[in-house]
Amino acid sequence: MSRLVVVSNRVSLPAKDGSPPAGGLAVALQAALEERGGAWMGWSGNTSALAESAALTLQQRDNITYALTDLTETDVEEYYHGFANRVLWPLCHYRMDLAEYGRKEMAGYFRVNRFFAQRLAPLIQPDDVLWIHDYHLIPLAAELRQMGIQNRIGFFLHIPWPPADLVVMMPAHQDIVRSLSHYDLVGFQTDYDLQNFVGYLRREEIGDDIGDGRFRSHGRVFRAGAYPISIETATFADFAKKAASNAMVRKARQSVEGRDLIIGVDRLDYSKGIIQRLDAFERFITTNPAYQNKVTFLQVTPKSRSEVPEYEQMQKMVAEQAGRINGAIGTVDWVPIRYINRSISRSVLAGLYRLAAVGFVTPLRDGMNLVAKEYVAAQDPERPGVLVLSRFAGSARELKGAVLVNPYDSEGTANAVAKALSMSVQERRERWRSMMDYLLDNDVMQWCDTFLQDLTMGQ
Ligand code: GDG
Repeated sequence: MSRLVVVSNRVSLPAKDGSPPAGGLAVALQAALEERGGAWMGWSGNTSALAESAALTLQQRDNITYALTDLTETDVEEYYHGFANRVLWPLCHYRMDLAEYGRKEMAGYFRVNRFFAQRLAPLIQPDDVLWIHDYHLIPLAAELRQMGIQNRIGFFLHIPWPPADLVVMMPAHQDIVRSLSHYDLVGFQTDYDLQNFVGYLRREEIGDDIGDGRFRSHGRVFRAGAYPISIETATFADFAKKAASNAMVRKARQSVEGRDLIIGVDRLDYSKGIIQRLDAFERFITTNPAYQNKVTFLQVTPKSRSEVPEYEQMQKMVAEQAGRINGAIGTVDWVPIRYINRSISRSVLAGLYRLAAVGFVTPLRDGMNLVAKEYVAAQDPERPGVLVLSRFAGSARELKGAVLVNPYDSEGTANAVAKALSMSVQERRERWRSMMDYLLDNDVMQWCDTFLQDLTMGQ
C-alpha cells in the first residue's frame, strides 16, 4: 500500500495523551495515515518574519510525519484572509456581493501555494499518494507538477462549487480551474457541485466529459466525482448516549425542564443563515402562541475569522437580533433564545443534540454541514428529535428523513418548526431510522476509503 501525504491549510496535531482528535475529518485522515504511513503538512497557524527561509517543523508520531510551516504576516493577509476567505469563500457560497477581489491577494494566494509545494516536495517519495484539502490549496498540484512531481494527487473541496455564471465573475477563474486539471481526482461534496463544475467546463469550452467520470481539459485527463463527507456515526452515537451523564448536560436538562429544546450549532459565518433562523424562530412563536414558554432555542455559535470585517459585524448583528427577539417575545419567567458565542466541549455538544427535540440547521449555502449528521447520530432511538434542514445544505441530498426548508422563506421555516414539534413519535422514529441507517453505512471512514480507492484506481 502506498504512503499517504495529506495537505490542508491547518494540521490537526495528535494530542500528547494519545486521545483521538475532535472532529470526524481529523479522525478519518489520521486513521488513513496510520494505516498507510505518511505525512500531514499544513500551516502552523503562526506568523513569522522568517517564514520564507524557515524550514518545516517536523514532528514524528509512529509512522506519521506532521510537517508544519509558519507564514509571514503578508502571506496570511493575502493568501488566507485575502484570497481564500474574502474571494473564494464568499464566491463558493454564492455571495459575490461580499467578495473583495484584488490582484495582490490573488498573487499572494498563488505564491503561498508555490511555497507549500517547495516545502512539500522533499518529503514526497516516488510511490506516495497525495491528498490535498480545500479551497486554500487549489493550485498546489499545478505547482508540484511544475517541479516534476508525477505522483497521484487528489483534491477534495469541502465547500460548494457554484454555477458557471457565478464562477466567471471571479477575475481569476481560468487560473483556478486550470489548476484543478492537474489533479488525478477532484472530489466535490454533492452531485450538484459536480454538475456545476462540468457545466463550467462546457460553458467555457475548456473541457470535455469523456465518460466514466473522466474529463479532458488543458491537455490533461482527470477524474471528478461526488464524495459526500460524513461523520464517525457509530462512535458519535455512543458518545452522545454517554454524554447524558455529563454534569453540564444535566444542568442544561434541568434548565429546560418542561420545555422543548431547539438547537442550532454553527461557526459564526454568514453562510450559516443564523439571522434568518432567529427571524424564523420569532415568527414561529408569534404565529403559534401556544408554544410561548414551552420551547427554548439554544444557538451555539463559536466565533470564527473575527479578523475579517464581515464576521465582526455579523457577531454584533446576531447578538443584537437575539437580544431584540428576547425583549420582544420573552416574559419574566422565559428567555426564548439562549445564545452562546463561544465553543463548547464536544461531549456537551453531543449531549445537547440528544436533548434537543429539534435540530435547527438552516444554512443559506453549505458544502455538506456535519452538524446535521451529528444531530441525527446523537438521537435516542426511542424518542428521536426531528431535523429541520435547509435544502441548500449538501447534507439535504442524503438526509431524506429531515423536514426540508428554504431558509429564505421565514414563514415556511416557522411552519416546519411547528410541524417538527408536533410530529408523532412513530413518524419521528421512521424518519430517524432511515437517516441513521444511511449514516451508519456511509460514515467518514467509508468516505475516506472510497476517495482513496478511486484516487489510486488504475495506478
Ligand atoms: C466545512 C464546510 C462541510 C461547531 N460548534 C462547536 C463545534 N462545532 C463543530 C460541529 C461540526 C463542525 O464544528 C462544523 O462542521 P460543519 O460541517 O457544520 O461546517 P464548517 O465548519 O463550515 O465546515 C461544511 C465541512 O467543512 C466538512 O467537509 O460539511 O459544509 O463549510 O463538527 O460539531 N464543536 C465543538 N464546540 C462547538 O461549540 N466541540
